[in-house]
Amino acid sequence: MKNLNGIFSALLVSFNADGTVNEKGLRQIVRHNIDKMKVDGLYVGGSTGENFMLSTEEKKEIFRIAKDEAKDEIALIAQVGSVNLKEAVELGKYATELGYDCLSAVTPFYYKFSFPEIKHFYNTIIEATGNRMIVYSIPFLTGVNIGVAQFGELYENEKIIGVKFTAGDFYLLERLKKAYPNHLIWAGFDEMMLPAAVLGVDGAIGSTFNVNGIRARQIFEKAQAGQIQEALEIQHVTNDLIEGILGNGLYLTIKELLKLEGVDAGYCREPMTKELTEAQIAVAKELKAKYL
Ligand code: HMN
Repeated sequence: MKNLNGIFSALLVSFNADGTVNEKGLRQIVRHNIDKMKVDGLYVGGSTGENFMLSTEEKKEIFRIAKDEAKDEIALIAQVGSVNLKEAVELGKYATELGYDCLSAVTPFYYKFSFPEIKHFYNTIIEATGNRMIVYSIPFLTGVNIGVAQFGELYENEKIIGVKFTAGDFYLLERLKKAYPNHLIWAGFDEMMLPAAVLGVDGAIGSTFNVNGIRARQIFEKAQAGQIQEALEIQHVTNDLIEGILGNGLYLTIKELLKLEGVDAGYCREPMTKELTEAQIAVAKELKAKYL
């Protein structure tokens, strides 16, 4: 069973212009993360993977290709969450059979599910797959907020090992670490990695690690070693880069930065805008020259 601590890239997916998965490009992104970014693992099928716009078969294809390329070199987490619980179970079984080290599932969204319904959702996937599970909490996109006591109820299922915490609520983060010290927390906002690391998170899962993974590790490890001022300097540079990326279009700009590294990162999947304008490409080039 692989260690799940450390730096995990939320894997980007390369798409062809017609929206199909670009297998060669996807393999290159996996390799870039392993060989150049030196990540501890990959989070496959997350928001960054444009997952919620894909069919079940496409999601499976991506799980298969990522695992086939990474083999057992690093830890792999499969995000299988969906408002369609049957799909989540099917994907969870598939990823588990492929050998993914752990599953993760976004809290079911769109409808206002009750907490017992959310708990049932997780327990159903776990029972069907037997795999470990990380709750993917991203309230700013899902509208779903889970409190300290509710996490305790979820953690009654010993297969739920922690939470991917994509929120800026550091009070909740601190309360969770204090209340459940044996459960893991992965920071989900790359621009807030330092405060999360100071509060004792066990790892981080982020989109920008696909291109800025080395600095991300430095921030994380320096914070753990108590070198806060040095970590802050690196967070400042990181956030200059992230500010530039967010202002220019998040996933397309990271893809452009990968292309500038020779990685065939492809297009985004519609209804997202498929490609950058010439002006945006010029901004990406500036970011690359300045920060990478
Ligand atoms: C995923 O599910 O793909 C990632 O774990 C999501 C990750 O938390 C990213 N969040 C989103 O893209 C919504 C962050 O890395 C984020 O992109 C970054 O901090 C810039 O805001």
